[in-house]
Amino acid sequence: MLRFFTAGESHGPALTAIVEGFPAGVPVRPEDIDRDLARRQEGYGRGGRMKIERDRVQLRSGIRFGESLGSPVTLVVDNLDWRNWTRKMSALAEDRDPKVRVTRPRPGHADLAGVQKYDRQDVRDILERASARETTMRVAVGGLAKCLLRPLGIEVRAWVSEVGGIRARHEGLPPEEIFAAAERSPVRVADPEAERAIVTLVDECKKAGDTLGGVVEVVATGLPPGLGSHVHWDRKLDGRLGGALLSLQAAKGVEIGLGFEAARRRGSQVQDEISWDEAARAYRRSSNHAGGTEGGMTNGSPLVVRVAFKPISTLMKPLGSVDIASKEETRAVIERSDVMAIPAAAVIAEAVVAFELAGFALEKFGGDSLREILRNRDGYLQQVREA
Ligand code: EPS
Repeated sequence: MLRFFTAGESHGPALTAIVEGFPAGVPVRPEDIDRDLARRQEGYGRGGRMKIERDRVQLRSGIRFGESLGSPVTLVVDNLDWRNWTRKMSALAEDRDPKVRVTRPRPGHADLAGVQKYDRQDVRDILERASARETTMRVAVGGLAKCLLRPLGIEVRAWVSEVGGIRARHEGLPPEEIFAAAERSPVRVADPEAERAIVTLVDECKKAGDTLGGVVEVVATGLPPGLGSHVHWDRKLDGRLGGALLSLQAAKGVEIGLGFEAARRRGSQVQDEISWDEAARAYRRSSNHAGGTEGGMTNGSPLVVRVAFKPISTLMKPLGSVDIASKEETRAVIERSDVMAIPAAAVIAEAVVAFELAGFALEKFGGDSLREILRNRDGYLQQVREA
């Protein structure tokens, strides 16, 4: 079983992840992970923090001479901002300063429910871990997962499809082209007209002290049929993908394929008809409304997943709140933040999908080493072709 833990506060010394169950013999270079860490830091609409950080992964265990060993892989990313927070985020009791305390929770953030649940008097005790800074490690872990997906021929790509109600139009383009165009865009959108409108909207919202949400789309190609399973709820691909993606900060919805639109159509307009290509000895589909999954398994078509994120809850023009110390009605705290982070959310969702797919690939093909996994995969693909 492939699994991971993350640890670290937003303004603590560092972020850490430990990945367990990663097989041996997989080529892993820090550059592969750093590329995605850098992509996550980009995007129009980010605040001041991204000018401070230069996220780079340190591989502290589980990798030797550029190859995984099969032992737990420890990934560490330093918080460069830590130098400005050493007293405020100190682990030592003597550094506590009762005057430095956040007491005005932000509507929409983990702040209020968190202080209630964990019996805290300082909202910072909650917000530091609730912060989307944690997604750095989701991307690092996803980058490691991609090192395993690459030799299996599985590619995961994501882009922004919507911000603040402005939709990108790129129907009919292959995923590689949408991705290439989105990678060149400051808002990770493959439609120049939508890109301009989104940039203008971000500027307007920044001026107004407001924030924006949006929708990202993730497409995975090169998937064999049969990752996941119909036999049990916790082995279904859709369920685990949905759970992993909804665990992202500010995520409010996940759609696969047609998603909610499928509920509005008749069956004949939803299901993807099956045909047989004798030359390739492969089944074909007339469409991909299912988004690449049927019965909780991949069906050989590209996996298409969208995630909706609500706007960031830290507003520069704050909403009404209550001071948790005095119980007086007031305005929520103003913390340095972003106007929108949807371009980063695309990179993060891509990483989350990559990690889940790596887990499903390992469940299907087993094996302690890449060589064993590839042998099992080849045998399975041959069996499918010959059936
Ligand atoms: C975040 C608030 C901002 C963002 C942060 C997420 O950080 P700060 O409070 O330091 O200004 O920049 O995002 C990141 C640090 C990151 O790496 O993405 C929040 O409250 O969620």
